[in-house]
Amino acid sequence: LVAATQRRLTTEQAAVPLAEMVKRADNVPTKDPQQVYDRFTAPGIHLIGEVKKASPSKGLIAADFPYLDIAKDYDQNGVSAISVLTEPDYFKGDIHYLQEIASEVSVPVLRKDFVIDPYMLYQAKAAGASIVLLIVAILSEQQLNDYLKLAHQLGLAAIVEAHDEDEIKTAIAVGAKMIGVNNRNLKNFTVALDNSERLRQLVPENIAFIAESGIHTRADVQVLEANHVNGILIGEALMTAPDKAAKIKELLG
Ligand code: IGP
Repeated sequence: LVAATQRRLTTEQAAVPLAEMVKRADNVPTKDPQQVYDRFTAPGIHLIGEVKKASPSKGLIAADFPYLDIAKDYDQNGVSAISVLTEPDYFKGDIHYLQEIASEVSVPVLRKDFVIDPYMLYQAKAAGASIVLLIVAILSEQQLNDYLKLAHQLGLAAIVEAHDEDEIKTAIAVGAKMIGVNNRNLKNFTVALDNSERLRQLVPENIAFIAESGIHTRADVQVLEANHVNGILIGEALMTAPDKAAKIKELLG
């Protein structure tokens, strides 16, 4: 995945060089990332609905993929943010999906990708994203530090993704204000919801804690609520639900 992202970056930067992307990002008004963080540390559990056509673990999730309608459906039915896959090779994502969606919805939009270069942060801002994902497992501590700072300078909030104790410690050490715990092991794709339950207690209350992946039912959400999780990131269960509004209602109770 990282190698594929590296290759993609080379192509993209040949088409639109960094200096031009920085200019495009500069032309987009800068938001206050603290507003995103406050949204998630507010009382209650907050849903991030994900727009995702395919994944390495599930293959094709949605053959029919009216991404803009799906995003509007989420927006109008109580999500706190919308996650849009922009990774093309494994998730059949596209930065242009995000760009269109960001211009049509009222909630903050998360660029869901494997950020491995500052270029991708400028690109996220230029496309209208409000949040980016920084994955501890694929970045050095120095990169995490630098990218988190740059994201904030650009007015982007960041979800720092961790999946074990050590990665949580790293996320806290670099100053993450929102930590996502992926219940899916990215190496073997197994899902363990108790990952979120176990790791919640390591994260102070002033940092928003987001449980990611493998959340399907109201019962799943209730367990996470009981563990004082601030946010839940749900893709597949929403993408495969014929009635998104009803599914969101069911999940949030
Ligand atoms: C959503 P699910 O199981 O509800 O479809 O998962 C989201 O958590 C998952 O897409 C995800 C992801 C990622 C994808 C979490 N972290 C990192 C790509 C990269």
